[in-house]
Amino acid sequence: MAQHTFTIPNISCGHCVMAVKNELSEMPGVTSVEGNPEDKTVMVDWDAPASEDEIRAKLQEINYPAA
Ligand SMILES: [Cu+2]
Repeated sequence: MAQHTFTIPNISCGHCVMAVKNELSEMPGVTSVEGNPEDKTVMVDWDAPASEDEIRAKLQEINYPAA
C-alpha cells in the first residue's frame, strides 16, 4: 500500500474536503481518503492500479491541484 498526504491550497472548508474525497474515492485502487480543511491536506491510501501521478492528475482536473 502507498500513502501520501497532499497539500491542496484550494481547500477552504469541509465541503471542499468532501468534494475531493468523493472524487478520489471513485478511483480504482484508492482505499482511504482523509481530509483536514484547517491544514488544507488530504491523506490518501492506495494500491495499484492507482498511482500518485494519477491522483495528482485527478486533483488538477477537479480544480483542487496539489501543491
Ligand atoms: Cu469549501
